[in-house]
Amino acid sequence: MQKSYSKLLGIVGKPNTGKSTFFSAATLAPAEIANYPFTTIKPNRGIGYVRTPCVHEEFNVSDNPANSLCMNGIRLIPIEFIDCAGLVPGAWEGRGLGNQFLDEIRRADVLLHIVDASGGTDCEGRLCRLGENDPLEDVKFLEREITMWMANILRKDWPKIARTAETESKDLATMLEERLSGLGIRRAHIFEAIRNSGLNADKATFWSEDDYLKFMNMLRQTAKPILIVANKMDLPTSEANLERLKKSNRLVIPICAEAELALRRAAEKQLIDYRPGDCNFKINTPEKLSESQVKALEIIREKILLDAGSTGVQEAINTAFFKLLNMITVYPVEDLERLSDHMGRVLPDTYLVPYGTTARQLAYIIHTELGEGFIYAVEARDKKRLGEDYMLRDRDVVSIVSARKRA
Ligand SMILES: Nc1nc2c(ncn2[C@@H]2O[C@H](COP(=O)(O)OP(=O)(O)OP(=O)(O)O)[C@@H](O)[C@H]2O)c(=O)[nH]1
Ligand SMILES: [Mg+2]
Repeated sequence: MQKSYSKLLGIVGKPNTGKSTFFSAATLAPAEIANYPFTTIKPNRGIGYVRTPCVHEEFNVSDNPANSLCMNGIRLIPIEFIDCAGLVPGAWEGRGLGNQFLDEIRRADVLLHIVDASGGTDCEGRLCRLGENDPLEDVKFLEREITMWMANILRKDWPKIARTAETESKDLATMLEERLSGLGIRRAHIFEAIRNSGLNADKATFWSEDDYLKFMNMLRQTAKPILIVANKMDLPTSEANLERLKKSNRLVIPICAEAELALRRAAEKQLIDYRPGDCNFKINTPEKLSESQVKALEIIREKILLDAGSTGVQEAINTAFFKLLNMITVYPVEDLERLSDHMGRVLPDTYLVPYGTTARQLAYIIHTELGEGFIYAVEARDKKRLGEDYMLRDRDVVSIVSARKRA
C-alpha cells in the first residue's frame, strides 16, 4: 500500500477514557490497555480504515484492490492513527505529559476526542463514582488546552508580527503561515480563522488579549477539527450525558470501544464474520467458542448492535473524514474499458481527497508528472472529457490523460 496515509488522525483525551481501547479496536495493533492512568506513555501509531461502499458492484466487475482493501463490497481505505498520551489540566504549561501530548498532535489533520460519557473518571483520569464527572467540562477543557498551547507558541513574537503586518509589506497571513506551518496550519486555515473571528487583520496591534485568544480559538477549530466521541455507552449513566453533549452544538458520536475490540478480535481469529462498522455479526465456529464467550458476544449483539445500530467506532472514523474534513472518495484508473491500471488490476486504488479537488489536482496527488502533463480526464460512467478544473464528485472513477507518464 503506497501513498495512502497522507492523513493522520489523532486520538486524544484525558487519561483512562478508552483511547487505547479505541486505537486497538480501530487498528488491531497491540496496545496496552489497563484500568489506570498513563498506560500509554509512548505514542502508538497504527493503520486504521475509513469505510465506504466500493464501486465495483455498481460496475458489475470484480476488483483487485492495491492501495486499499475490499471486503465483500466494502472498501477500507487506510489512514494513520496516533494514540496520544492522556492530557491533564494545565498541559499547555507543561503539566503531566502535556508537552509530549501537544507535540504528538502537531501533524494531526483531525482529532477524535474520546470522552468517558459515563462520568466515571475525574478530570485527571482517576476512577470516580459513575456520573460524578461532567464530560462536557472535559470537552471544554481539551479545547482550551489546545487553544492555549497554540496561543503560547506565538505569544512572544505576536507584538512584532502585528506591528510588521501594519507597517511593512508582509501581510499577517504570510507571517502566521511561516510561524505555524510546523503545526500543520495552512494559509486557508488562517484566512478562515480571521474571517470567522470578525477581527481586522490590518489592525492587529489593536487586538486585545481576548481578541488574540478568540482568533487562536478559531484557528484551532479550523486547523485541528475535533470530533467528540462519547465512549462507554454500555454504562447506565452515559445516555443522559450524551444528550447534554449533543445539546452543546458539537458533533458527537456515541460508541462502545470495548465491544468493537471484542468483535474485531473474534473476527481476526475468524470466529465470527464481522466487518468494521457492521450492524450485526455471524458466529462461524460455535464449537471453538466457550459458553461464556458466546454469551458475551450475544450481549454485544443485543445491547449494542441491535440497539444502537453499530458500536460507533467506524462511524466515528468516517464522520471525522467525511463530515469534519469534508472528504470524498475517487477511483483513478488507466484503462477506462477495463477499469484497470497498467498492470491490469481492476479498480486498484481509492483516494480520499477534500471536496473541491479538481481533476488536475488529483493528477498531481497521484504523481507530479501526471499533473504537469495533464491534458484531460474522463469519468467512467458517461465517458465525457473533463477539463482540468472539473471538480471531482464522490465515487468518481476517472482516467487521466497526460502528456507525461510516470518516470
Ligand atoms: N465500560 C466500558 N469501559 C471501557 C470502554 N472502553 C474502554 N474501557 C475501559 O476504560 C479503561 C481505560 O481504557 P484505556 O483504553 O486504557 O484508556 P486510555 O484513555 O488509553 O488511558 P491512558 O493511556 O491512561 O490515557 C479500561 O479499563 C478499559 O477497559 C467501553 O466501551 N466501556
Ligand atoms: Mg492509553
